[in-house]
Parts: sequence; structure tokens; C-alpha cells
Amino acid sequence: MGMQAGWARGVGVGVAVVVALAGSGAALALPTYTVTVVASPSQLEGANPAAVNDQGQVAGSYKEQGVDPWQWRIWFWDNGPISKLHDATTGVRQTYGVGLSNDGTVAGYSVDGADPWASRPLVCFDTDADGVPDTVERLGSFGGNQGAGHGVNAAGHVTGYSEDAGGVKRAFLWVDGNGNQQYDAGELTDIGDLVAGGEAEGRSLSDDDVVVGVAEGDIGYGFTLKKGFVWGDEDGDGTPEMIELGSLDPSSAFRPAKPCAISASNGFAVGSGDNADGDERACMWTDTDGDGVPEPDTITSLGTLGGWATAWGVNSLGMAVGSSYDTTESTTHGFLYAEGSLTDINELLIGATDWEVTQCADISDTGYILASASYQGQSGYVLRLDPVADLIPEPCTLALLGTGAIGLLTRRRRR
Ligand SMILES: [Ca+2]
Ligand SMILES: [Ca+2]
Ligand SMILES: [Ca+2]
Ligand SMILES: [Ca+2]
Repeated sequence: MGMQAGWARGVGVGVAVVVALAGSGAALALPTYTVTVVASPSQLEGANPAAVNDQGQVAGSYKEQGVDPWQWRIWFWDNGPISKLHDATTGVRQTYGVGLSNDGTVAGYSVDGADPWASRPLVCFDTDADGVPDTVERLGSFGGNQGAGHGVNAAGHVTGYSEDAGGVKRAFLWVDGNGNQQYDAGELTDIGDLVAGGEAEGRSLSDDDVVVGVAEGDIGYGFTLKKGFVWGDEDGDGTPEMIELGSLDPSSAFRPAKPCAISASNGFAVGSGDNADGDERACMWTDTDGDGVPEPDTITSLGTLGGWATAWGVNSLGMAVGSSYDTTESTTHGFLYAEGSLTDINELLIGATDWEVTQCADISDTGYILASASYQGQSGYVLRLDPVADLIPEPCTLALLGTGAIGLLTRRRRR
């Protein structure tokens, strides 16, 4: 882990050298990746990858086939066997894994089979400290029928939403105040709204409890629309506030950008929004004053593989991943955004020509990328892409390369 973190910091230096020496060759200094198969379709049907942590552990949801009717359950992978987790609460049919902390704590939600169905946010702790989460704990509610957990940080704090008694979704922060790894009354905090009494939903939180999500915001004339927010103490008065996160097209009130993730530290947030042409683009917010809270006016488009693009994950170095429609190949591909350029992740895989990565779901601070992929045309694989440090070109090599060589390298995977 330490070695990889050190490598990842080195990437920034490499990119700066390329820009200085070769002008347009920034993509050359991007990391390359080996492929680790986390789950195949025969191992886990319908497996979706939700999150990867600094240890390279992975969590998500899959369809359990051994029960009737089939059920969604949480899966957790720790560089070997797959663990399966289910909420044993009476009446529960579906259990979903959404977030994963660096110590292997999973956040998600479970759904009753009753009519009307009810859902609750949950957290899965490793209560016996064997490195694998084992206990599903439901996190209560604000009085309504539905709720979900989405993000969990290094402290085990969870964000998500819970409906109030009137059925309005309210964003929450759950802190295990008495440290018993269980939900107790008073531990679920409503973190507010952009419009008084409006809906809000937390999606991701940093290690300092800065939350990003989506909330109803005012667009004038008495109308509201779902907008991106950040919740943190940007004004420095000691109390967090909810701030609207703006748009890639400030000229239109109807195109708010929406964040999906915030980095563990350093205040990078990513998501997507429509630009002035009405095209969906991946975007990033950054923190310019060092308080860990990204600011609305820092919003930047990360680019595209040709068509729509959205970012799903970001690490504390400002490297982002997501998916974009590749107009050249008429298909969706996963991408990596690093140091100012967005690149098809398939062009960064080493010796992996039978793989086609269709989505990148998350990236850890240690550089692991979690991906969905097809193998020889068969979809349904979950991969972890592991960065390789020693293949980053030396600066002296870069200086000798012209644009022709750059094209050769970046197209090595194309079939
Ligand atoms: Ca355990
Ligand atoms: Ca507690
Ligand atoms: Ca404040
Ligand atoms: Ca800030």
C-alpha cells in the first residue's frame, strides 16, 4: 500500500515533465494496469462492482440464485474468497452493498418483501476483526418508509437518505456515537437542505465528514429541481452548511451538475452534468482553500470519449474514473482522468487484448481501479486494475518521442 501510494504521487511529476518536454504528450505518462479478475459471471451472477478501498478489497451486490425468489445480496472480496452478506431481519428480501471504507466496512441498504415495501440504510462491520465484514446493522429511520446508505468513511460514518414521516427524503450522517457498532436512537443526523423542507440525499463522504449529494434546489418562479450539493464548513464558522454545487452551463437553471463521489481527503468531487450543448459530461470540483470542501465555481468538464460521459469515483490525488460513450467504437468504455486528460482505460491495459472494460466504478488512493468488463465478448466480469509503476516512461525517453509514437502507443489495444 505504501509503495503504491508513493508511485501514485510520482505520476504527477511524470506528467509535468512530459508537458514541459513533449508538449501534447501528457497521456504517455499515465499509469498502465494489469488485470485481476475479481468475479466471473459463473462465480457471481449479476455481480455489480460498487467500491474498491486502499487495500484493494471490493464490495458490491449480486443475485443469489439458491433462494426462491432470487435475492440481491452483498458480496465482499479480499484478494481471494468471496464473502456474502445478507440482512437477516424478518421479511427482508434484498440487501445491497454501495460503499466501502478502507478498513472493510460496507454501507448499503436492505428492502423488505412486504407491501408496501420498506427499505433501511445499513452498515456491515467486521465485528470479530478477522478482516471480513460479518454483521449487518440497520440504521433506523426519520419516521418514513424508505432509506438507504450510500457512502462510508474511514471513521465508519455513513451518509445516505431516510424519509421523514411525511415521506420526504432527508440526507443523513450516521455516527456511532457510543461506539458499540450498533444503531442507537439519536445517532442519525439530518444534515439539512437547499430548500427548506425539501428532499436531499447524501451519496458520498470524505474522511472529515464532508458530504456530497443531490437536493431539491430553487430555480426561480417557485419551482424546484434536483441539484448537486456539498455539505461542509466552507465559511469556517465551525458549523457545516449545505452549498449548491453549480453547473457546467451557468446560463441555464435547468442543467445542474450532480456529484457521485468525494475523495477521502483533499476535497476532490466528481459527477456529471449537461454542458451548454445539452450533452452530459463528467465533471470535477476541487478545493482551492484547503478546508476539504470543494467549491461550486471550480467545476470543470473532464472531457469525453466522444459521447456522453459521467464520473463515478475519485481519489485523494484527483484521479477520476467513470464511463463514456466511445463514438469511434460505438460502445461504452471505462475511462481514467488524470492530470488534465481523459483516456480510454482499455488503452492502458497491459497484455489484455481479450478484455473490454465497459465501466470504471471506483478508484482508491493507492491507485486500484474497479471495473466492469467483457472477456472475448462475454459480459459480466468484475475486474480490479492494478497500477504498474515501472512501466512509466523515463523523462529522457519522452523527450525523444514525437506525436507519431504517441499515437502508436495509445492505439496498441485496438482490434
Ligand atoms: Ca469478521
Ligand atoms: Ca451506536
Ligand atoms: Ca459553516
Ligand atoms: Ca473549500
